[in-house]
Amino acid sequence: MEKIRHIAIIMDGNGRWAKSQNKMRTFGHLKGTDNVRNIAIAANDQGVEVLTLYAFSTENWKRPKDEVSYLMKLPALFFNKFMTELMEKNIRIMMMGEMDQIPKETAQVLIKAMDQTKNNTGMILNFAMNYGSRREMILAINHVLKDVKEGKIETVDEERFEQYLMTSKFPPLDLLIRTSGEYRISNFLLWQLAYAELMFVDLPWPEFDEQQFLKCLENFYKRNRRFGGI
Ligand code: V0D
Repeated sequence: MEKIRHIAIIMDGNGRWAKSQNKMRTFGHLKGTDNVRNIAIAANDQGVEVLTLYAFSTENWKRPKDEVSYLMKLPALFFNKFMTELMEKNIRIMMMGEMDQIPKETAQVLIKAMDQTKNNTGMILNFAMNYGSRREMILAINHVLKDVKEGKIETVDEERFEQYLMTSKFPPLDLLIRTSGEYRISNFLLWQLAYAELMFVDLPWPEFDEQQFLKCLENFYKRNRRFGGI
């Protein structure tokens, strides 16, 4: 039985969850931030190597200005609330996406989080920030063209191409979970999903708890046993 190494999650449904209890969308984002802590700890306890979370997409800039600026405060909030615990759990924080477009104060928090945890050897908690998968591939292609022009390479195969993606340092993606009953990929990890298991859960992200997460892992191992052979 192959161990699950890399899980990605689209944390959907925070705004809808809040609205359903007559609260502001931002209240849902706040609850969602607490849940990032819960699921990260659960994944770390299960021996997951990388947990990649879709925190902010290249499309999220189209949301109302107030909501975007609230979202940009969440990393600092997360940092202040949970950093001590993440250090104790030996969890390392990393980012993927185009950081140069993130507001300066937020970017500083992200850099601080990565820097403080850079020697941690446990699970990598990888936040996709201003990330879009098509954009990632276009950047990769342009990087390939540059290396061709400079005579560093002549051709690319799949393995070589992967080295130009933002996930190049991580194990292959095993499982994608999307919460809140939407059955789309929404420009997340298009290349990396080629052989991943897909799970769509009907609960909004703030209600997706450790127990639900463990059910997904159980489901993953059940599916894989069917093909595992030997
Ligand atoms: C909102 C639900 C944690 C989905 C989760 C700026 C959307 C809560 C972080 C975070 C967000 C990021 C980096 C870091 C520490 C924490 C976060 C954003 C949104 C986008 F180093 N939650 N979270 N970042 N949400």
